[in-house]
Amino acid sequence: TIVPTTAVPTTTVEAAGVQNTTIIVKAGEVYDGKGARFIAGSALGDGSQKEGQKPIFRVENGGTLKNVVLGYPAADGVHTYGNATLENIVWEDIGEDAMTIKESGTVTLKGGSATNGDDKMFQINAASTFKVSNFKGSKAGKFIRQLGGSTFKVNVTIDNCDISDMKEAIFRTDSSTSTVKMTNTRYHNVGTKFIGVKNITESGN
Ligand code: ADA
Ligand code: CA
Ligand code: CA
Ligand code: CA
Repeated sequence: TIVPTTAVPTTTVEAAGVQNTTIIVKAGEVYDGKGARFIAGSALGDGSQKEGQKPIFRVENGGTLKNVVLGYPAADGVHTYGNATLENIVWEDIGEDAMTIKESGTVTLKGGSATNGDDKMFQINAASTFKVSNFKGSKAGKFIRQLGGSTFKVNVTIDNCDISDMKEAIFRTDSSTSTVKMTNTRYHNVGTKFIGVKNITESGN
């Protein structure tokens, strides 16, 4: 049994340890896990490559999720709907994927790390801006993947990150309008850095 590493946050009664329901961070709410670890119960998923698993956290428009650890199994990780801020999130073992942008918005991920994914780390399923900084990503297929076959526009910025051991790419898209700007980032063994991206800006890497 994995128990939370620190005090249980007070936002919900079922707010740490094994989650059999998704924790919802409502519009405008700040959810501070204070370092607690969460894992998925079987009702959410087993963290395999099976599609349709549920997230441990769902962050709604204007919500902030910070200081949480997602342990094994992490099911479908974190889903965002609209603008969302994610701060100091640690994925100890990525599930089907780590985080998915489900609805359009600006998603800002700062600090933390993710590792041990079979395929995608960050999955982008809606037109959006994804800003990731001060983040360490290792051991997955793709650091970022825009939904296969989709042609909406995604603007990705990657700053001050450390990315290593990607089987395929840092960012892969099938959309000719999506862009990436990568700055001050260290990377190693990432396959083909960018696949399908027509508009690439890089400096200080
Ligand atoms: C795959 C799958 C999509 C969706 C996505 C996800 O790309 O084809 O339908 O499930 O994964 O959000 O994980
Ligand atoms: Ca998937
Ligand atoms: Ca994994
Ligand atoms: Ca998924």
